[in-house]
Amino acid sequence: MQILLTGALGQLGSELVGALRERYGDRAVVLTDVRSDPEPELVAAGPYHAVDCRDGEALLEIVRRYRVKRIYHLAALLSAVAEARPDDAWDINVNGLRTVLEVARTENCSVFTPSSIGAFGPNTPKDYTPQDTIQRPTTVYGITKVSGELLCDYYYRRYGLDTRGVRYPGLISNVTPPGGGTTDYAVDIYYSAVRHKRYRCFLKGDTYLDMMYMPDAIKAAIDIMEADPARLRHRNAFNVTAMSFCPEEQAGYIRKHIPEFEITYDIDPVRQAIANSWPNTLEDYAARVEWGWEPQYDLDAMTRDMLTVLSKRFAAEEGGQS
Ligand code: NAD
Ligand code: AKB
Repeated sequence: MQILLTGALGQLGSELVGALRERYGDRAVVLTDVRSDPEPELVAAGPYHAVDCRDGEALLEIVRRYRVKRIYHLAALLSAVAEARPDDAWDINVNGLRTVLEVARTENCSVFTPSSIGAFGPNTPKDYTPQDTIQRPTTVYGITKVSGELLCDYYYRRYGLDTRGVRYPGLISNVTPPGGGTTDYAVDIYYSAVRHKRYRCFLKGDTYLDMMYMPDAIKAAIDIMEADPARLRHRNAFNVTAMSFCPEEQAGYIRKHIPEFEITYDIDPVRQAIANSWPNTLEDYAARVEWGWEPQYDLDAMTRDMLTVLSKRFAAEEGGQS
């Protein structure tokens, strides 16, 4: 199976690449991103092309050259960046997706497209948000994500294109920093805890949001694309979650390992308003029943792993400097 990724250098792509290479082989995974300065270690093992996902001709040429049959379309602007650049957000998130779907239709590729908890809005039920419910987001990011969900459904129904996807919560990882979202605090807090034993948070301490550790996010991306299509009733935009917590609670788990850790607050009104409009917790029953979704990491296990990995890395960096 030949696979192409757009947005391959981002938080999700840079780790999904490794898992896909392990499964399908180094040469089977073709990386693309708009950036022309990829990390050398990421592109050493397999092909990389600097391509804008809105450039259909360039994408088509690469898809044909490598005989690609599956596309992971990850290129997008995240919620906070999208609020600052709404025109770009619409163009990249919606027109970029449409371009990818057209290329996939021409070459009969299956397509994975991530949606987000951002596809929900303030009048969506906040607790255990159902799979099928009200979606009236108030952010441009959310509007592009709902449009994307509908576009993928349309290409499946109208053209029989094998489109699939999940609604990710905030993703937490320790390889590539997040790209400008509202849930970024939940990553930054671990880096700051290990380096400085304190963190200044841009969301209020009692703001609950759904989250997921990167190994589970990768597993979801692979498992849904490998799932038996006959079992998929929803196909696109499956709710998936692993945990729900607020900054105060996360800080408590960090204190189990770093007792002197302190959290203070300096609220960013833009990102607080975005977070307030999103659910507290998702219900992911459809994903569990239709393709066997089951996360491995909760807040306790993720915190232990994040702090261990980052402590070792920073200690090695300091050792290397002295
Ligand atoms: P990211 O911002 O870390 O990475 C996005 C990548 O897309 C970047 O490397 C960027 O250079 C690239 N890109 C931007 N514009 C492009 C263009 N025009 N053409 C080609 N590439 C372009 O984002 P991510 O966290 O890796 O997110 C990947 C996908 O997952 C997105 O669709 C995002 O909405 C979704 N998602 C992410 C999260 C999360 O917490 N990270 C949560 C929910 C959904
Ligand atoms: C963001 O905060 O924008 C992303 C997301 C939840 O989609 N992390």
